[in-house]
Amino acid sequence: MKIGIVCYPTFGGSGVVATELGIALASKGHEVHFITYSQPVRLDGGFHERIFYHEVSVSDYPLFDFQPYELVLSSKLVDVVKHEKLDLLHVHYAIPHASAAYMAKQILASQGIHIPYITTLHGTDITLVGRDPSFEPVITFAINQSDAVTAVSESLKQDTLKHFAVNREIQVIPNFINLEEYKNKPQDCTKHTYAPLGEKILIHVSNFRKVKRVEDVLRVFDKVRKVIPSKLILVGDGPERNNVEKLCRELDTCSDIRSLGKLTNPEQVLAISDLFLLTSETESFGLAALEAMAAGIPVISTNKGGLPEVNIHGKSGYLSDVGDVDDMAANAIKILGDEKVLANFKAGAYEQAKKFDIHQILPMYEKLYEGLLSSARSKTFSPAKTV
Ligand code: GMT
Repeated sequence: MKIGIVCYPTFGGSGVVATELGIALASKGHEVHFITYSQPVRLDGGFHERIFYHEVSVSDYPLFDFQPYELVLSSKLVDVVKHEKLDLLHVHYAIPHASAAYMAKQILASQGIHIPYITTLHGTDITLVGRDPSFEPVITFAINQSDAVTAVSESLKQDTLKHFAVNREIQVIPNFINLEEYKNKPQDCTKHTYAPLGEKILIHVSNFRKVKRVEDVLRVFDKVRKVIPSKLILVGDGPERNNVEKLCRELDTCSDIRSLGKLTNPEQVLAISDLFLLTSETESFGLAALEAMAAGIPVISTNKGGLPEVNIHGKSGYLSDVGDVDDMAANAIKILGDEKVLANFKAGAYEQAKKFDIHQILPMYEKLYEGLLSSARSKTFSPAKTV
């Protein structure tokens, strides 16, 4: 199949999932075309057979205070579908990708080219941004017009049905990880760099947006380190970074915290960590938690959105109410305070991650694509047309 993938090229989970999906599809023999405004970070600039990248360049004409990205993307989709002879488009994150795909589909149809598009809902496109009245009518329309819609968790599916007048089926296809990528453990000396006295290493990975409540990560860590010698590694960057730095000074924890910024391969640092903290207001899925579990790291998280579908309370980690930093710290201490308990949770986290291995999930997408293409073919060759 020739598949066009539209996504955000940044460090957000939707871009990561879209990129990993494209890489996996290409390695199974499909031809994959990424269409976005810069090279997806997880493509890592390397050479991948059967992967193509088409840059959407936005003009900076001085009349525009706001550049019309959606229009430029639609035009690019028309161009790529036509010239690369794509079979289907798969757009990740509804805003503005689903409506751009709809527009491209209509333009192509007017030229006799019929292409289905699949919209994968990821989270904030539904739970935060998409629900806003300034987006809602367009998002509802573009979801309903999609040839197939998927959501990354049951919770996100239910949120979509609750907040949007969706009149079509939504299939849940959970996010995934490639367990193979987590097999190469780094040397012990790497751990020693961050925890020279054998301290436990807690880690948080996110885009430092408000929804992540990164300040709660610091508050939990502050309570844990008073009981168990430990260090905190922060991976990622974003708008809340300054507030986090301010709080670490207030709590006087900065000397025990290392901020590593944005990393394209978090597996290396996850492999030397003992516990992952995810204190979000909500997560439709929590891909960062799954990546930690794939590295055999238990997760202390909140219990909102799709997190209970990923992190199993008492097995791969613990779940707490949003903002309950005392409970999160108590759970962290329970896990870290006893080597046997820690080993059980590490094994439990890895076992749970196996359920989301790419080899389990990729066939679901392939089946969906094949179904759409065969129904498109049967329409083209319908008996009415052949008479
Ligand atoms: O966390 C974000 O706001 C980024 C967003 C994205 O752009 O990818 O993440 C959402 O999609 C991820 C991939 O499906 C999920 O793992 C995250 O849970 C989801 N974020 C939220 O729901 C807050």
